[in-house]
Amino acid sequence: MTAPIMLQHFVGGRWATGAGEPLRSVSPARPDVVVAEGVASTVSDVDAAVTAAAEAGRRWARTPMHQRGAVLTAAAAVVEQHADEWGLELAVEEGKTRAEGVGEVRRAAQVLRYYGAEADRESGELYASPRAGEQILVTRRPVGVVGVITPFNFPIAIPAWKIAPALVHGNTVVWKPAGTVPLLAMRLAQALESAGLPAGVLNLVHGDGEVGSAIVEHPGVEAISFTGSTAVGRAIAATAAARGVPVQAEMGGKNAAVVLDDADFDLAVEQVMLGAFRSTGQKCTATSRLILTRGIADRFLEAVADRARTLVVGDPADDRTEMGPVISEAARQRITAALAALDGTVVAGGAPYTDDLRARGYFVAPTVVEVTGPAAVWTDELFGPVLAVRRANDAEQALALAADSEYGLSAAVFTQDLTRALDVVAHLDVGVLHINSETAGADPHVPFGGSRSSGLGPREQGRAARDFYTHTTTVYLRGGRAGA
Ligand code: UN1
Repeated sequence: MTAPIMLQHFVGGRWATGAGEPLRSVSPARPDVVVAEGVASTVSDVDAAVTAAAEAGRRWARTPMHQRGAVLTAAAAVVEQHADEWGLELAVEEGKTRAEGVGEVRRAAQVLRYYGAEADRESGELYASPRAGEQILVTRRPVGVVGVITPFNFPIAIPAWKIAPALVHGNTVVWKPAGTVPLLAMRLAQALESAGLPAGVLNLVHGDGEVGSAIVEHPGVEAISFTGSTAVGRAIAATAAARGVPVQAEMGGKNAAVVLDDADFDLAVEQVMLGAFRSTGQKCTATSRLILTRGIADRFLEAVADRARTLVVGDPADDRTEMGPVISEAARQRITAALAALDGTVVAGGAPYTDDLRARGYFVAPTVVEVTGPAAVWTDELFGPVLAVRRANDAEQALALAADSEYGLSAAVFTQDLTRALDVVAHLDVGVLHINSETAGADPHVPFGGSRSSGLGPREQGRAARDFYTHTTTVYLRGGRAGA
């Protein structure tokens, strides 16, 4: 990529420049490289987008679901075709490695394909009636205009998994991606446009909090799907509740991996490393806490620290790189400040880089910290490559430590003991649980989301997405002749 891409929003089927504040995305590995540049949308652009979405919704809701799905399937093919090119752009704009970027673009295609086939699945329910000659049907209608607000860390996969179910269920969308990743947002909108999505069905606006608030507060927006921080998610939920519209908010995590004495050592090391440092730890599902039982702790901590020290950190476009930068200077400063105030023992990383590329880019070293008691690094989501470790005397104590968090998104437990694993399944309050695999990852056909400070409203993906993006009508259906 050489010259910056011109940033445009997409409203009512037309690409145009906004009239708001200047907006540009830079490469976090090389902040002097401008990726996309232009002008943010304004509150009146949001208004135009909502109007366009409401108008387009009248026809879109009446379009057969199979036809709506066919557009998503066609868009999946476009996304797939561009996987290498857009994957590299993603790596440059967001900072995850090129392999992860390409993987994410393919995942967006997979999500679009999954919802492309939604019309082939059952779309309502049929119940018996206690009355003669009657059946009870539960049918589904679109909610209407949906506001979608997405984070930087999965610039195309998360938008796909919010937008695809919204569209296939007959809704129209006004979407604001994070201001740091507008290029990949444009790519997804272009794919849907070239797949034949009618004008106004998807509207893309750019900007930061003000544009997001304009969507959330707009009286024409009838549901909101958000992924981001717990603080912003709760503020959005409060506004939406006051307006009486449903919210789906996927928020923070402080996810634990528990490695018990009987775990497969190599498998657990590999998975903990992936969970903690892939995407530079910038996933709500990342492993940010590690709990080790006594018999395995010394050896395991040493192995993880060794791997962290030797991880190849650098330019995400370079195929040898295993971990790229964090998203912004503000993120780097926030994480570095937390590390400076640290109340634990640093066993790997922790110090700023001094070489040219990594001092100028937004790099943070993969860091492993051991703590023995209450500590901010144990409780607060840092959203970066920092793993806080605690030791436990036995499995019981280890699992109690795993539960010791205000968050409830994901967890991983490494053990060979099926009885123990089943006990965890029954009692650990998390939305996503991995037995013998890393804490991150999500498939499009199964529910995704967390409890307590991690999530509000219905889960995402699969059948759960249908519940959020539709209203039901319970139909008492009887023949029209007396006694029939
Ligand atoms: C994953 O674990 O692959 O923002 C997906 C996030 C989550 C998605 C995680 N909503 O990181």
